[in-house]
Amino acid sequence: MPRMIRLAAAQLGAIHITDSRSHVVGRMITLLESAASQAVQVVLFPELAFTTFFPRYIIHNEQQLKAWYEHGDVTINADTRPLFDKAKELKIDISVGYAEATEDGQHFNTCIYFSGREGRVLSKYRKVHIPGTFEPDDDPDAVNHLEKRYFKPGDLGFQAFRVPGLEAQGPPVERGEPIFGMMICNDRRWAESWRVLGLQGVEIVLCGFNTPAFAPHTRSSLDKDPEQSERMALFHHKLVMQAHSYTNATYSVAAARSGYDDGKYKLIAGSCIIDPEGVLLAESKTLGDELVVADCDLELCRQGKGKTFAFDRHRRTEHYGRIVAQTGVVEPPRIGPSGA
Ligand code: CDV
Repeated sequence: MPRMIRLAAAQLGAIHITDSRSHVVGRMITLLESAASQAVQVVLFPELAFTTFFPRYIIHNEQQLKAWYEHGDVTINADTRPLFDKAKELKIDISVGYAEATEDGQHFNTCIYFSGREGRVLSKYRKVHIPGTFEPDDDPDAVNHLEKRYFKPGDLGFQAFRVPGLEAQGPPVERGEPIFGMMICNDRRWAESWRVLGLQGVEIVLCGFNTPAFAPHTRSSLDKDPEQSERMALFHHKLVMQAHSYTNATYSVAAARSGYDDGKYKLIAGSCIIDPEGVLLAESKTLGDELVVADCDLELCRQGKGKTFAFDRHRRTEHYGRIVAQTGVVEPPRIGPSGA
């Protein structure tokens, strides 16, 4: 019996340093309205969706830095509230990323799942794998990625959660409500993020991202040519989304911030929806604002979860100790000469 759900990735094109939150929220509402007109049930917006990707800048002034974060409840703040009000009006669920400043002064790269049908946040996730550096590169021409300066590693873990009500638009669900999980950008490159969600039976992974098209100082000094660098960035993005969807038998949705931020810093597009066999169902065609939609039958997750990746039958945890015992590499000793 199919369990159908219509999902969308809402890609957001360039956002400039001078663009107000209200302006960006207006663009997000346009995408949300388009999603509602296509009967989409859940829309994923990107990582740090409300502003330009500010961690590329070194910001010393405390007041200026403070202005990049959302303080208090993002669903009711004056600038961002219209997005959540629109989701409620349209009865559509959204997941959106933002820079969170907590009451006690901590900073996280966060996303929430907001149910428009219920008018409340069902789950919050704080990015665990924080890439980049704390200090800017010595090279004055480097494109910096200073997330380690501006965000602490998330403290909420990878918590899967059920979303009530979504099955209402399909036939009765034998196994219950869909199981979602969230991760943010760099998390998608780590098998551990996916497996922790996979071990909770996740059926839909949501992942907003900001991936520079050309960042030889942060990502790979192999790619000196901007076009080759962008090709490889897209290749690696799809490689990890497809491979980890397959090995955890889950759908996944990835939503990009893309285009030339601030007129010059190119971010890749590649917003996409992948099925549990690792097949790319739909992907963005532009660098701008764009909705990527796919109908997903959650029953398809059963194939992998029950056979090749039936974790309870095939995993051998007695051999996985290093994964949690160690962060860096410990190489094996050299084998001495034979006969020694
Ligand atoms: N926002 C990110 O987490 N970006 C990283 C870059 C720095 C490699 C990514 O994994 O796409």
